[in-house]
Amino acid sequence: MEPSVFDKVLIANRGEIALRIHRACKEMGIATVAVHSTADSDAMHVRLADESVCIGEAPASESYLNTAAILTAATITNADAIHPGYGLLSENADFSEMVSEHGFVFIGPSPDHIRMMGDKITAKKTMVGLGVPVVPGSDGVVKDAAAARRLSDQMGYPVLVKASAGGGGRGMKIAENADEIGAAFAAARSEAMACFGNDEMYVEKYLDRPRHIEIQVLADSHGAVVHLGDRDCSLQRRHQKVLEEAPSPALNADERDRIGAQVVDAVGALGYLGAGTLEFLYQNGAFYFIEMNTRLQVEHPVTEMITGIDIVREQIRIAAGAELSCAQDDIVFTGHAIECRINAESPVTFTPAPGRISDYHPPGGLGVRVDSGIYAGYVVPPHYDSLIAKLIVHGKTRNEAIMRLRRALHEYVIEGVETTIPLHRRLCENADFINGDYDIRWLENFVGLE
Ligand code: MV4
Repeated sequence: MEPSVFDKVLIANRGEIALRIHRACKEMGIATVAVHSTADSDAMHVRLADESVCIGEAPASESYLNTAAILTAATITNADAIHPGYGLLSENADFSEMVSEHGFVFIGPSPDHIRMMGDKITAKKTMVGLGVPVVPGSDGVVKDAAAARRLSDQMGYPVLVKASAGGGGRGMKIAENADEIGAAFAAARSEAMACFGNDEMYVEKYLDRPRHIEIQVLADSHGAVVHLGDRDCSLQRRHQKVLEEAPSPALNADERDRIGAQVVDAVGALGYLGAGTLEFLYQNGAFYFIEMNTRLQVEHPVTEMITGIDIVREQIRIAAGAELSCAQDDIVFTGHAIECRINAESPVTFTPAPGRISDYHPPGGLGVRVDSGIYAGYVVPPHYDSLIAKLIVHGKTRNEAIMRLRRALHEYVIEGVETTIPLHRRLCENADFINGDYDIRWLENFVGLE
């Protein structure tokens, strides 16, 4: 047996991802500490953890975002490291800095890399410098509407005005022509100021029907970098991903190898550490970098299913200074995986539907994985994200994965709260989906036609 890299890890998250991290820790012989709010005392992540600490009231701002409470919990339980999961504090550079200052290992990249990628203008400039293709646009910050107009007239319309602190589509406006650029710039900037307290803006050529394809990377402290292939995350509504798959049905092996190699070179040159994802728009056979995520992502399981690599285990090993467990040549992509995000919300209006789960029967069988913290009798609290389960299927081919997904979705019973399962059932019967013929705007239209 390998010696454990850490004795004890504190998991600064909740729900399915807290459970996911707990599972990786246990398989590595690491003890776990759960933190939880008063609304999550009965949560699975708390029940399964070796120890748990209540860190505050139900609102995330008083518990899962309460850095002092989390650091106190790590201190009193004598944890060695903190895994932030996704969302919450996972891309907060100040938090990761505090974690280190208090003598714990932050399981993630350096604060400098988190900060660099949090600023989209800096991220883009950095990638340009490393030879990664980006969307044509301004060279850095655009000061005012007049400058946006000059550049856009030159570049040609439509253009997209974006906030450097943006993400999730906030602080972003399209201008179809010169008459719209002034208003688009002003609206995007005031939204950016209100949302992020930062009104630095940039401008890009607007791509009208791209796919969203992202590349997963792992980098260790010994200079090794690998990519784990791509994920297609184009099926989203209002910037919330609904279904993800790996590999993307739009790419051939050649395109995959080429973008993968470019990403590996760039990430190596950055001196980046840990798991990361480069997001690209893909249109007419070309990739355009848009953003880099410096966290574990919700959709990481589809990559795990096609590579057999436990991404959370690798994150923990990397943070402890160990070497990556595999070289690029050892990584074999096998078959196809699809993830459905199952949310406690109306499948038609998407309004959150918290409440008590009266009956629960998850699907099983070959090639079926369910990442979830719910159970019969569990009460979905109203305070957090509505994601309650991820159904992940794997098959030898995309078609096998789709047939397996249909089978699993029909087995899945969640009673007492509305869920997005009916939407997924319709989606995987749809001809465009079956043909892999969709882009980032496709789902919006599909749900609009419901
Ligand atoms: C774009 C774009 C088209 N052209 N940039 C949305 C949020 C942010 N992450 C970047 N986004 C986009 N940037 C250019 N130049 C379209 C989007 C976009 C999008 C991107 C990925 C996944 C879903 C999306 C939904 C709407 C718009």
